[in-house]
Amino acid sequence: MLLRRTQPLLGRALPRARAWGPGRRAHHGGPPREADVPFARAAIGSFFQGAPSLGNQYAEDALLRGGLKRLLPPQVFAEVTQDLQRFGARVSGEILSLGQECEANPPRLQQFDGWGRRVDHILTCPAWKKLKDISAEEGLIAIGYERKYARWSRVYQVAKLFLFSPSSGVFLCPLAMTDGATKVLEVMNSSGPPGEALGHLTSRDPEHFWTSGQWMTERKGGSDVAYGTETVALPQEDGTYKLFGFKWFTSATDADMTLTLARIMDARGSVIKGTRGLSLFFLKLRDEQGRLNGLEIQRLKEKLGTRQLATAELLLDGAQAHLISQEGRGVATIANMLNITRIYNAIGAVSFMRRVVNMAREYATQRFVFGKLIKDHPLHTQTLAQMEVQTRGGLLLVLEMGRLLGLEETNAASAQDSHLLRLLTSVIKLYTAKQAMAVVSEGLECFGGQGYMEDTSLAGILRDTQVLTIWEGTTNVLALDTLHVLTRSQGQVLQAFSASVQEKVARASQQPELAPSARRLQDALGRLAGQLEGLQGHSNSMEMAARALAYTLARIYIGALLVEHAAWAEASPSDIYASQRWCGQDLCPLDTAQRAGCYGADAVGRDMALVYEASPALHGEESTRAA
Ligand code: MFK
Repeated sequence: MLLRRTQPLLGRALPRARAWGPGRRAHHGGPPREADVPFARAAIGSFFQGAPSLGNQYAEDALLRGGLKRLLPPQVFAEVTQDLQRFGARVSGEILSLGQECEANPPRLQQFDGWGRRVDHILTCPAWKKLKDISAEEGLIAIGYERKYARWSRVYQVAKLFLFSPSSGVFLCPLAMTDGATKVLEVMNSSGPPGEALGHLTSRDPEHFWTSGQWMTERKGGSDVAYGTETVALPQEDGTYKLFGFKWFTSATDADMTLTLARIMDARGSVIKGTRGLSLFFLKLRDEQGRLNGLEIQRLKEKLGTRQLATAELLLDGAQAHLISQEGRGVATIANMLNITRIYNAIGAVSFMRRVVNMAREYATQRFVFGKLIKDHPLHTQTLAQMEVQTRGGLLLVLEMGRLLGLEETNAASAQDSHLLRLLTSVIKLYTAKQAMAVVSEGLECFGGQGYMEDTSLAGILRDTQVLTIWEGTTNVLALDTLHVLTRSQGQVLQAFSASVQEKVARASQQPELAPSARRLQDALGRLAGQLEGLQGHSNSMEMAARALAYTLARIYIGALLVEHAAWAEASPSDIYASQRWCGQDLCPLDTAQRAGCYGADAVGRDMALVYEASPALHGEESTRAA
């Protein structure tokens, strides 16, 4: 079904039936009969709520258009906006319908053919295949690597992916890994089959286009990759390797190729433990005849959300693979991919926020309760405004990541830009995922009970959002990575962060409406630096503070981006107001928590006692030790 401006997203409003009231007599003149009451089987009531409709998702996003206009050179903006305007209609029509079909027809695993042969086919619906074709046609990966607009190509690509994501039935996930694999192969300047794959990954021809997987997680660990990876690689005489191991989560398992980690076995059958033993490999999933490359699909995962996407357990039983990193540099090499997929995670998070806010704001113009439309209830509109501010902040941050990535990939990044890109990749991933959970959940509430229903498509958005806090690194893993990046650089990364914030708020400091927000940001920067200094040398306290530290970085940086945008000559009053509202919150939760004694010397002990009070797990352990 095609959904256009005039078409409701969640169902149709029916015309009102005849009014029925206590004073009304049945038309036959006698006493009321069952057939005349409005909720009998013959007439199930006269009122049906109109469903929210989706319009052109680019035209309806004032900040996306404004942000691009401010960031891009005029000629680039003119061309890009034309494409996004067209695409904004496609995502709320054809692409949304395909995404919904994927939700209704999840992938299935056919393990055997009718004659008992093991085939391990993942059967996906035609809509899923069509989304792959559309991804190629629209250049969703190609835009980032053709670099038609040089450093601005990534900003354009981010904007287009942002529009695509919430309609795409999580096809953004395979695209994330495809882009990540492209990045790795480009950085490694790979030749042979991996080098040839690059042409497929960046193709605009659906016949030629490939998607990639990323197989990192084994049974022992999703986060601790170095400890968790047991897969071994046996060198072959022709220079390739055979991989043997078991991958516990492999997403988009219907991909054409993948990158995966393994330990190279030496002639004595030994492998090197830890990170230094891991190398990165490229492999194709199937040969020309469609037979799996030394792989068995154990089963498909049963997931809370993202059911449109095949996630499988895989046995690697002699899969032929090509080494693409230096030996022992697998983690550092796949980090290129991780950084891309983490940015995609943030694009997905903000796109879900935008979708739910757009649906909720439209719904508020037609849902009538307590004597008026819900948009005319100030508390409801205030709630929508809070969600809108979060969404705007997230959007500016993902566009900023596109800007920084584009600079890096065209050799135009300063040292400050490079430090920021590395730091903010972890920060944005963890922060926007948490924002999305809060905003999407709030968004569902805006629909009352309908928000909880599967057949309104709203419940699915919440289920699909939950994975964003988990995959590609959980909140705490990323918080520790953030801490690691800051502490390892001996102050340089913090300096880059502070300098960038100062640059962004400089213009606003001169404008009376924005100066108080600029001052609040500068004050938060000062408190952040003070707290970091105070925590130095206290490793437990540092670790406990890592999450609040990452939140602080996110809130300050997003505040600076909103204020910078609000200080732009073409900014709207709402841009100014959004920045003021953002800066009105606690911009330095690190400082707040420290003052509340959360990271003191005795905090670990008190946390343990609180969590494990009367817990058999801990008391069992203590009694075992005592025995
Ligand atoms: C729809 C399907 C849904 C299915 C459900 C989903 C379930 C979840 C699926 C998953 O499991 S997704 C995968 C989740 N796992 C992760 O995202 C990994 C999280 N762990 C990390 O991020 C660790 O920090 C990491 C594995 C990257 C590194 O840990 P290590 O082994 O302690 O290595 P180390 O020493 O930190 O880094 C090794 C090198 O890589 C260093 O370089 P040098 O050797 O030159 O010093 C690091 O600087 C570099 N490196 C690490 N992270 C980097 C990086 N470089 C650049 N950027 C980064 N982000």
